[in-house]
Order: sequence, then structure tokens, then C-alpha cells
Amino acid sequence: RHCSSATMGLLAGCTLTYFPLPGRGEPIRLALALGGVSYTDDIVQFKDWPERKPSTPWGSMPVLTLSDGTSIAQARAIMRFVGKETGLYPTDSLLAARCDEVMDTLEDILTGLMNQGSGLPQAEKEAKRLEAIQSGTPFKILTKLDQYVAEHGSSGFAVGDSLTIADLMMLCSLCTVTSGMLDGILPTALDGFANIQKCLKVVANQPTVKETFLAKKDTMPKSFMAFYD
Ligand SMILES: N[C@@H](CCC(=O)N[C@@H](CS)C(=O)NCC(=O)O)C(=O)O
Repeated sequence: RHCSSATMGLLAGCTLTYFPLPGRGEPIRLALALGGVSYTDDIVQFKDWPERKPSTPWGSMPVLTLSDGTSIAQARAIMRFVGKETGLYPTDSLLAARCDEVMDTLEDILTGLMNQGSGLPQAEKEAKRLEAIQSGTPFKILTKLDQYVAEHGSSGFAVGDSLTIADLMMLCSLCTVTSGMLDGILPTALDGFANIQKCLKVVANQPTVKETFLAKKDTMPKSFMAFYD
């Protein structure tokens, strides 16, 4: 991994702006930590977001701001940018496309579940979400993702034989699914996906990932801590 390029290059002194949540920001925080980048973790409290929103590129977070003031938004665009700078995004075009496939699939799963039952009364929303994760489209996509990582990754990594940004997003998106933040989805919802579980365990136990999570164990959802004693 080319940590020196990250420390000396474009990412030096950057700022990551996001909510006080793992969500879409945590995989970027992990990639920066793994790249040895010292960055400012700009945490926007929910009450302050309406004021900050209009000044962001797309009215959403995460946003990465470089030391010269350049802003980049859209979580997966930031992931690829940081991944290229830190050696966590494959230089091989096909492997890079495999990472993109996994990340786009994770986004489909997450938004698919979040949109499920939106606008319905609480009990109906929860029933819709439960059905989605047990037999609906998100379940079908998860079943395919479980096969995909077995086919395209090895040693527990989602793609290829080493850690990539796809692994970091696997861990953070899927622990968000089981975090309790999505009403109606149980902490055990993903237990049946053996290849996915293996990947989550391997990624969570990368030393820098473990150290990052344990440092904030009091505020991280339980699902992110399930890999440690
Ligand atoms: N496609 C965008 C979605 C970003 C997004 O929806 N971010 C949420 C937080 S995870 C947000 O900013 N919500 C507040 C809002 O939309 O006002 C991305 O991947 O970055």
C-alpha cells in the first residue's frame, strides 16, 4: 500500500464532513485511517445540518474537502478518490469494476430497505421492511452478493485477495442494516449469509479498522462491535 502518496499528496490535511453516525461516512473515515492520512473529522450535528446543507455540492453528506478548498461529494465518488490515493482501489480496471459493482449493490440494498414502507404507519413500515429482508428484492440481492464475494474474492475479501474500498463499504453498509437504525430489521437479519459474514469478520479485524471502531465503542451501534470480545 502506498501510504506515503496519501500523506504527501492530495489528501494531506483534508476534511471529511458527515453526521455523527457511521452510515455513508465511516467507510471513508476507515480508508483515510488505513492510508495513514491525518484529516479533520468534521462532525455535523443534526440540528446544524439545515444551515450547512445549501453550501454542500449536492445538498447531502458526506463531503470531502481538500486542503486547497476543493470539495468532492457523493460517497462512492469520494471512496474511489480516497481509494486511488491510498492504494485501496485496484489499479486493474476489471478488479476496480468489481469493487464498483459491490459498492453500487450495497447502495441498492441500503436505499431499497430505507425506502421500503416510507410514508406508511410505523407497524406497516416495519412489516414491509421485514418482508423485504426475508424474501423481497433486498433479500434476493443479498443472496446474489453472498455468491458474488465467494466467486470474486478470496481470504474473506469481497474482491480479489486484499483489502479494498469495497470491503470497507461492505462492513459499514451491512452493519448499518443490522444496527437497529432501520426500524423493523432485526440484528440477526444477515446471519444466514455465510460468505458475507466471513467478509465482515475479516474486515472488522484488520488492525486499523478494529482500533478505529474500538476507540469509539461507546457511540458506535452494537452491530459494529459484534466482531470483538
Ligand atoms: N447519493 C448520495 C446520498 C447521500 C445522502 O443521502 N446522505 C444523507 C446522509 S447518509 C444525507 O445527507 N441526508 C441529509 C439530507 O439529505 O438532507 C451519496 O452516496 O453520498
